[in-house]
Amino acid sequence: MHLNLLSGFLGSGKTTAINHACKLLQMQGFRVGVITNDQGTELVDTQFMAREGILTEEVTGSCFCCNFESFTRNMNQLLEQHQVDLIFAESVGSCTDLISTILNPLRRYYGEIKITLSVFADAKLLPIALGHSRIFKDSVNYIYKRQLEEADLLIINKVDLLEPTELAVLDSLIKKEFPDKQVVFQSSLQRESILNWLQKTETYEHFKERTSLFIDYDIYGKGEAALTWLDYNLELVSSEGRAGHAAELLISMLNRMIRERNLPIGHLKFLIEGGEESQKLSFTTMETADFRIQLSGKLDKLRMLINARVQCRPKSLQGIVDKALQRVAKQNGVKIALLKTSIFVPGYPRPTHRIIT
Ligand SMILES: Nc1nc2c(ncn2[C@@H]2O[C@H](COP(=O)(O)OP(=O)(O)OP(=O)(O)O)[C@@H](O)[C@H]2O)c(=O)[nH]1
Ligand SMILES: [Mg+2]
Repeated sequence: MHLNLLSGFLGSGKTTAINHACKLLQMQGFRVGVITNDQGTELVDTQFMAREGILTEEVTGSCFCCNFESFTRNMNQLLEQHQVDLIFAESVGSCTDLISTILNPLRRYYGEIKITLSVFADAKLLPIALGHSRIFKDSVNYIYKRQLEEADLLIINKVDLLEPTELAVLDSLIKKEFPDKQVVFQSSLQRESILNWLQKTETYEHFKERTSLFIDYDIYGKGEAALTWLDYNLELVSSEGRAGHAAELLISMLNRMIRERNLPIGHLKFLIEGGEESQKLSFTTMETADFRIQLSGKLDKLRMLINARVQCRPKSLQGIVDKALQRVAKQNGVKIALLKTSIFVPGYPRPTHRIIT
């Protein structure tokens, strides 16, 4: 069994890569499973994976490191009940210190498992995070950088968005910052790129050279606490088949309102479901908010799950989302029923195990 652990900041493309990798592996006859993870409890990523026909377990309400038991329970379940050959585990995008809190404990208690840690970075955000200008606060940036440092494989993702000259500049920056790292330039939207990544994880051999991060948990905690997590599960109902239109309006309005206030978006994710169809829509600070809802026909009813991770205070984000919901309901004559809401700031990271090497 191979555990393919993914880390990297919010929105860097972990779920996209896992989804495409699973499909390629399934076509080759492999049995694959996924463990998703989030501080929240209603996850776009889990529902998206399940809708894509991928065997998915989840650790919710805390990160893998702070709920190691739940992580290993899920891992055992995938191994024993489903006899998977390979597990992809996606850790929360604001989490770091995985060598000490996940890899080392796994080696101690489950010695025989082969594990690789791929850390994803958005090719457009990375030069900003490593440079002098800043989008996120220093404490958030601290987490971002620690994540990169502990990578077995550093995956510079979304390279399809770069011009050749930008790619060349990024290449020399990476060589300077991480001279000893195994770096993979990738577009997770492209089959060849995913196959290349899988091959690199398969042949990785330097397991014994992993060194624990030196990490200041107070700064780490401060960084996590600078981000607000908002999860809304709602239903849009329209007697005139305008639910799809209302969803489109809501998504654009939220994007606009958050960006107008200059609040850095870690990730703003939506899963919309109408009848048998569903679509994941995803926005980060670096991405333009162009999108189209692809559910067919006029819809009377639509379910929407929002996972927003934004650098701001909880009250600000809640205010924006509630205002947008009210406006959409008023302008479109749709009824919006809130099925479940949760808004919080992640707590201080307290890993179950921390084994230093
Ligand atoms: N152009 C381009 N877009 C990508 C690529 N990989 C991912 N994306 C887009 O980036 C956005 C975020 O992707 P996700 O896979 O959801 O990111 P994530 O790392 O799982 O995010 P969290 O779960 O919030 O941490 C989505 O809009 C993806 O379609 C890529 O290689 N190229
Ligand atoms: Mg994800």
